[in-house]
Amino acid sequence: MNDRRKVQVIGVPFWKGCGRRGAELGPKGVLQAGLEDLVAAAGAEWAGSVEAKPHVPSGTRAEQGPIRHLTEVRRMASAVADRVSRAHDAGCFPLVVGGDHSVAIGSLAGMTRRRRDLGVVWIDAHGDLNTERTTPSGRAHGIPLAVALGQAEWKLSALPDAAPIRPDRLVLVGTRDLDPGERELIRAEGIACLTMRDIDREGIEAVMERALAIAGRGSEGVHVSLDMDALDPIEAPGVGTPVPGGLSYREARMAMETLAASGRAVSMDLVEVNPRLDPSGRTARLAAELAAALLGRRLL
Ligand code: 5AB
Ligand code: MN
Ligand code: MN
Ligand code: MN
Repeated sequence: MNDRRKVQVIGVPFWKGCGRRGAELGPKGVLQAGLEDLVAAAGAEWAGSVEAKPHVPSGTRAEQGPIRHLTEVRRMASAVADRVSRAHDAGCFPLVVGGDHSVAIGSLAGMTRRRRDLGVVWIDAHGDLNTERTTPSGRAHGIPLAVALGQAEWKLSALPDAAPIRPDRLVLVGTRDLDPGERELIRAEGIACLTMRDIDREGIEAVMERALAIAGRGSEGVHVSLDMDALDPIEAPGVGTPVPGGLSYREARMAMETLAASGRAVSMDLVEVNPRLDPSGRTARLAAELAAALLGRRLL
């Protein structure tokens, strides 16, 4: 990971982008599952854990509009972006632990401030490419990539110094649930989409090599966004929007190891863990293991 071996964890206890309480317990769940020890065991240095919380003045009313809680999502994204760019400036690898996937708007804003040509590998059952016009749910966790690409009304460039990500440096992995507007955007922008079907046919290692060739070529490093609903809900049940037919833990682990071996990853999101939906704590544990696998170079 470009020798950024010091890991700065940025916990974002935020659920308002998915509308289902419990996602705000993700950072605590993943830390309690042993993230620090797993990261150390993988051979990376722990630079500490901070929280990014939106500053919402009391009396703020829920606003009207296509995206629910938009004011709070924007404030959260701004706080995350600042934490991420500061961690980057300190020579650290920012590991953003959500919270729902709207936190990635903050990560991408914070990273593109410093690396204009960031590649992005988005590992998710979903496309997260809806706009204010196409969203079927009004939930912000379904729009982060449209915001980052400059395709939504809310643009990443509205955050200070942030730059849009390029569609030819973005790759979706593990996709199996797209809305009509998302399909349209994928087609129009020529976005690479490596679906579960591709993984079934080619195997996860070959698919990850393809993903790296797209996101890594000529880029200033790769941001890895891991939505835990990419995994099969049988193995990772603690997510708000489960979709059957996902990655096995082994495949997800192999994906992380392939990214780690490439040395191209510079930042990561670990999102959508909802400990309330998984009293066993398995999902948080698997999430911690997967983050450590991305950060490490040791295979066993
Ligand atoms: B997640 C849906 N496409 O926009 C929408 O979990 C689901 O961050 C979004 O991938 C799922 O509401 C967002 C139907
Ligand atoms: Mn998802
Ligand atoms: Mn997602
Ligand atoms: Mn979800």
